[in-house]
Amino acid sequence: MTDTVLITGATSGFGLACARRFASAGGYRLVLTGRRSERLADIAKELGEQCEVHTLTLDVTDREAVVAALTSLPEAFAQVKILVNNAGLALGTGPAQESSLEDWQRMINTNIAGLTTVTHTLLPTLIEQGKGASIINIGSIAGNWPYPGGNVYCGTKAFVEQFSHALRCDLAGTGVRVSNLAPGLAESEFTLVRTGGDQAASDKLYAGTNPIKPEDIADSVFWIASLPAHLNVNQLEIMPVSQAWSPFSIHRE
Ligand code: NDP
Ligand code: 8X3
Repeated sequence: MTDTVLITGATSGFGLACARRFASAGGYRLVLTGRRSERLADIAKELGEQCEVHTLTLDVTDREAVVAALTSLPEAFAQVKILVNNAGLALGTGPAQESSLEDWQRMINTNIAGLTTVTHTLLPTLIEQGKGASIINIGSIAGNWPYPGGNVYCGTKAFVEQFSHALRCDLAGTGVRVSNLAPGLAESEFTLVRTGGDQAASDKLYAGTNPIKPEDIADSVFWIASLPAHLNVNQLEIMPVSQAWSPFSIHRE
């Protein structure tokens, strides 16, 4: 039996690693989405040798486009059983009072509105698949632990966590599982995007940390999706060993 997996943000980082993980496992067909068409074409070429791949150039913030694309998937790819809601981003590292409202809006539109549009659109299909179907939302430690400069990004990932859990309540009895996977420091294009393309800042952040690799997260996603159908991972938080909590900061007059 071949299950269909839909991954948002499959052009880089965790999403791309997940696509490769499912492709190499065998027994899956993939729907891969992202905004960068050229990358999608390259990935389809690479993974097309291992499994059936359908790519969709899609901006998850474009609600009409998402609904139109996901409700008209080619027949062979229409029965999505595993949804990996991965597309997302952080923008900016400065304090809230110095942040751009445009950046805040883009994070909300992508990490919250985009994720909910994709989920809402695919829910009837996932429920139809029933037992063993999975929604795996990529949250973040930022949803659990605040940090300076995290402001709206932390808020969006807190949304992803609570939405995941509340969705589980509503889906009780349908067989559809919902998980919030919350990674910590992981090297991908994430910091490059967050800093507006500052490769030096990205390199500096990860230097000497032995951070999480996208393949580590892909292994976790794959594990969650392939657990026996009676098991649901509600929440999985993963940090590299090099990362830990700090003391509270105390401001003194
Ligand atoms: P990357 O920047 O490497 O990948 C992000 C992916 O999201 C890209 O494929 C990008 O594709 C896609 N994406 C971004 N915006 C949109 C959009 N509007 N529409 C469609 N696709 C979009 O970062 P990561 O792999 O690290 O990030 C993946 C997820 O993991 C995000 O949700 C992030 O918040 C989360 N995360 C990351 C951590 C980290 O430290 N790296 C830790 C915890 C969570 P394209 O540009 O082609 O559209
Ligand atoms: C990304 C992890 O700690 O940079 O979600 O917010 S962190």
